[in-house]
Amino acid sequence: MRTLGLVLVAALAISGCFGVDRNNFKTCEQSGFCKRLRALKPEKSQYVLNLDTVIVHGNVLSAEVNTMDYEGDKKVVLWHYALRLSALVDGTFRIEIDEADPLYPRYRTQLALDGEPAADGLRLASNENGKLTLINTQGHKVVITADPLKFEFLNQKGEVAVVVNENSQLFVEPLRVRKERVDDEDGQALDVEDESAWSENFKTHHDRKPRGNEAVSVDVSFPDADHVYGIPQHTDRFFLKTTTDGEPYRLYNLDVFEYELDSRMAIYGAVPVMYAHGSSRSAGVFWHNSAETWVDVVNYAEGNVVSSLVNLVTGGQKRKVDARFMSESGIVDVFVLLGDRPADVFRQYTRLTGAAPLPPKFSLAYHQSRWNYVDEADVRSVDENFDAHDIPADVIWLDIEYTDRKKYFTWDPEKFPRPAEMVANLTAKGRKLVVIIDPHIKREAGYFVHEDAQDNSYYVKDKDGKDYDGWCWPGSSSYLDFFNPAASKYYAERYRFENFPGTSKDVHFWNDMNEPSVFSGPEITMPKDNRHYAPPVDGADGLSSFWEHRHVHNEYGLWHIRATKQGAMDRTNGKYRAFILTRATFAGTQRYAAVWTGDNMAEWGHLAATVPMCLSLGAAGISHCGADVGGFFKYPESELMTRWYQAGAFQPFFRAHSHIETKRREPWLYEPATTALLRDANRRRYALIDFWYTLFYEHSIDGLPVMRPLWQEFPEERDTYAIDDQYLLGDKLLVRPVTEPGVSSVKVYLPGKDARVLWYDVDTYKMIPAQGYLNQDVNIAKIPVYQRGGSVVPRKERVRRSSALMADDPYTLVVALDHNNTATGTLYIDDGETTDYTDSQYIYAKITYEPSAMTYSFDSRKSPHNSEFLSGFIFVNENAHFPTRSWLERIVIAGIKTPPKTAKLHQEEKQTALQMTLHKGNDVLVVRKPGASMAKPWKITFSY
Ligand code: NBV
Repeated sequence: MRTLGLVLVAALAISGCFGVDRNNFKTCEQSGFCKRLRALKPEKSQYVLNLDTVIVHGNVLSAEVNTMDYEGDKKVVLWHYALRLSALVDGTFRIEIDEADPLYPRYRTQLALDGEPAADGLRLASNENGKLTLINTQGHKVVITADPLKFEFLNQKGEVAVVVNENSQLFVEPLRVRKERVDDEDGQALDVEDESAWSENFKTHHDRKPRGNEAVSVDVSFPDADHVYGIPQHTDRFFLKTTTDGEPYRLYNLDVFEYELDSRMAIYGAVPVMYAHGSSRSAGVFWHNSAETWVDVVNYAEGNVVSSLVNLVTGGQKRKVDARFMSESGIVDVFVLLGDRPADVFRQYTRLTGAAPLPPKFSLAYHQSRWNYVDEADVRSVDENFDAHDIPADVIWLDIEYTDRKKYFTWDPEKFPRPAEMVANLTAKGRKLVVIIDPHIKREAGYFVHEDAQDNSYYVKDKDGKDYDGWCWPGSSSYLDFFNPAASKYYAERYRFENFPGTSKDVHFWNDMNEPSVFSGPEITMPKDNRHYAPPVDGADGLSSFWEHRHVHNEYGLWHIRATKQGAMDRTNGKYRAFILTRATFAGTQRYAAVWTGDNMAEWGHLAATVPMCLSLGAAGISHCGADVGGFFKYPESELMTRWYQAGAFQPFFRAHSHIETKRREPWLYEPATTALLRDANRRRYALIDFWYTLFYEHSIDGLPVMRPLWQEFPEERDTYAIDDQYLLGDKLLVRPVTEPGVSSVKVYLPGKDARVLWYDVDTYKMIPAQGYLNQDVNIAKIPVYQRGGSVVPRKERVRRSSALMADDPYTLVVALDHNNTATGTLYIDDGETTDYTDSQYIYAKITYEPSAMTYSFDSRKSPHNSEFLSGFIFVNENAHFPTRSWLERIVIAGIKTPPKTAKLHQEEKQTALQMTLHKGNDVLVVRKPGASMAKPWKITFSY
């Protein structure tokens, strides 16, 4: 195995040609359960609800469901299942179907939900003709047909929004005991077991399936939907395509070397939430399952789905999308999100899995990374070069080479002998350091993590119960079993300052390779028959005393980052916010970490793919998303690098990163004209840093994506549904990055024609009424960004070395008027790094503009906060305050028709007359130096 590992690593290192080796990864046909389930196409579901067993208590309906078969005319029960249907707050329902009496407990995903979902009321409204009708307190209905079992979910308007098991693909494969071989007198087997139910092979890997087959599946239909979206992570378009012509979308966290574009192959992350959208409504489902999952999609409106029954019946134009989720193990556990506006479904999902807590502000600024900055002198020189070239930057990153031979929580003694000094040098300029910590542990005698883990049985075990020994960067490696609370606690403690000398509160963490990546394992990951910790239960033994890796695979990285986050918070007793970046993702990742899209390439297609990939992750709750700016593999020439910085500057996580074997490409290494463009992109990011910070604050409260598809804000506008080369930041800025080479103009879609929405080019303040597509001229310096009429966006225009040094800088407020000459906006301010904001140390201001007055007032909403590390806080904004020294330097009002004659500032007792200048042509009025303190409310009155 060691030799194999070495060969693989060598192959990775010297590989000259680019492209994924598909042979390393399974197709559906090669995945036992996917093949088996996909072949099942029952005409009628065998699942039947036993009406005599129905109990409705609190928010839950429970009943027995049986699979039935016919022996002649006689119905016989094949298997017993337990159904629970629960009504949850905010228009969400949950269906759970487990075996009534399983041989062993079936795995239930543990960490995706942000606590127990809050219950709604549920009432049985009728029970007649084999149908039950249930209603929640908000008037959403569920109609359950007993035979065959089917669930129809109706919105408040009484329209069917979601149907479960319409296509009879509900399936729970019962656990069973392997049959003893019984031979006849001649030694011939009488009853032969299907071997594939008890083991399967992939390449040289053998998977022993001690529990046998245990797959689950369910089908979900979305009537009237134009498209479905979600189930990241894939490199495909944002909207999902019909899969009947090929592979289903696969969800299995994998380290896919040189991943390809436009693919349904699994890559690093797996978030099993899907949204449907059409002009009548949005709806969604969250398939709560952490095992390997495949998802089929049939979009009946897509040209190639000609043979569908629906099309035959309706003449072809019926809109509807069907999906089917198939997982290797677990139970059927599906949340139905009834919307019915896009923002409702997105919120319903984050209400279940949590919103990202407010990140430290520096994490929204620019990050400079490379595999690797080789030593302390290199770090110093990179840091100094940012200043020498007047380019703002907040963070320098260290990849695996900083460690003492890939032993995490240590430093290479030669290259990084004085880490504390290095960090202090960065923090003097308000900069931070991020270091990588991977989950594999070097199996080396004397390495404290290894010895402790071995002694205390903290490692994941192999199929025979021994510490699993795989191959990764350090060579022979084992993997901590974060499912074991003692192992997670131990790991969290490694992040304490005293356990990781050289670190301080300004050092943050990057958790890579946590799919987990195992060079010697099947599909470059952990064998599925490896064993994880299960909490001890009285009398549990054998198969009941551990979980197999197959049950928990997609959740492994989540447990890893949870332990990291815990440790990174605990090291300051929760005083300072911690920043974590993860590569593996699952439902709930947003509670702990930001995400990047892994090892992309310096190619135009990869630049374009960053938008749909982050849109999809954002819709799946993970707003803090970005891609390696410049591309990880290969070298970006000037134009690509420029366009990538320009795109990255408007994506939530903005980090340049590159492969160890690529040519160095820090911004100043290009010719001066390109360096100037990269500098300009960074400065644009910094000018909007408080806008980003406000967006992330609002996300932490409302759970909505920061980077939004156009249809979230314009749900009726059908032309927006397939657009995934542009997006909105909050509801205020529309961004259409240039991702094509050599273009002098790009097509931009400006939505909102019916609502008479106005857009303003942020560079010229030129007003453009919404009109659908337009051609935007783009020279190499142009980043097409538009501010929505009716909005106010805060900016800070002074150039500093880092965001921390901008804390006290004055604000410019850019007011873009709508056709009523009004606008509103928000601004969030706090210290940027501590958790004092949970103790009312912040400002959340509402800014409104009307022709008669502009006001800056402190909103007095109460906002419940539900992050795991900040739980229990209720934000009462009335008492909130923050003594910012920032002041108001300028107001720019775009789209002004009748300019006021005078402007007067009112703050506390003082009144001050203000100067204004009108820039004719673009109809821009600038109110100069109002000088108001941003720590207190103010008002500016205008007279005409
Ligand atoms: O730690 C090295 C790299 C890292 O730079 C990259 O960002 C990760 O996605 N890591 C993967 C391991 C190996 C890459 C070939």
